[in-house]
Amino acid sequence: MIHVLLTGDNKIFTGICLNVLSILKYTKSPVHIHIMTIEVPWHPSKKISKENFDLLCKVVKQKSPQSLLSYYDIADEFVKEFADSPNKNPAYSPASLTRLFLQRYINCDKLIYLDADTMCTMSLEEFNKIDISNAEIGVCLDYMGKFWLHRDYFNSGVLYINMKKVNETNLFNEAIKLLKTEKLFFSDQTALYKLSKARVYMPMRYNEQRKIKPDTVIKHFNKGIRYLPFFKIYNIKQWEVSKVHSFFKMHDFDDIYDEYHKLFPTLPKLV
Ligand SMILES: [Mn+2]
Repeated sequence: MIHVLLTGDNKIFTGICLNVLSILKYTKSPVHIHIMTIEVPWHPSKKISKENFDLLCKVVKQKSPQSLLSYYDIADEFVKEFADSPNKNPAYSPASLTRLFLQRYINCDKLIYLDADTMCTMSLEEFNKIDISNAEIGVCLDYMGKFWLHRDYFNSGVLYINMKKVNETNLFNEAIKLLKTEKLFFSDQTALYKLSKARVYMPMRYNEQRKIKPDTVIKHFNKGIRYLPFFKIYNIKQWEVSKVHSFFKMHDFDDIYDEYHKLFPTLPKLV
């Protein structure tokens, strides 16, 4: 069983559905997909509803009967830890911090964390090629952060987590502790960068932040810069289909977009 963690609020649920369809397209062995969500009094975003989660379950069960899904509404625990934190409103939404609670809810040997703005282009079994037995986490460099911040600054949108090791070092709980007192830019990513001691740097194919290559496993739709014909910072997500087509000229996920419309008729249409 391959364990995968996806987190977020209802706004990015479409991204989660697209991501899950991309997992099921390429990964033929059963997966256990863990979904963590929150809704907090100081932020307008809503949690992923149980109804939407059940809808996703139905689709997964139909396509991969052996696979499992779990739902964690961790709002109470989250509020307890972050209500007085200087990081309670991070650059993205508070829901971006929910993954830090993974040690408290998920019990497995190895866990693949994926941002909701990622898509698989190959089987998740490719992660078996990475040896993290002596590391806490497997990571990829951050395409922009490695120039601007530190040479080894990594992107936390894809994490390959050795649960046994992080339960020894308590990495994710220590990150929560740090964020309760110290204001950090890119809060959770920087906390994990500061606190993790044993990291394996994976090839960029596991968190491709630029163009999809033939060996890409995960494509990450994070912020990027284009210099020509003029300087532009872009932040286009996989669910913004017309921009994916016109700006990136990318058609790799067209079959998944069609499938999404068929399987999730009650969810927002992709435009
Ligand atoms: Mn991301």
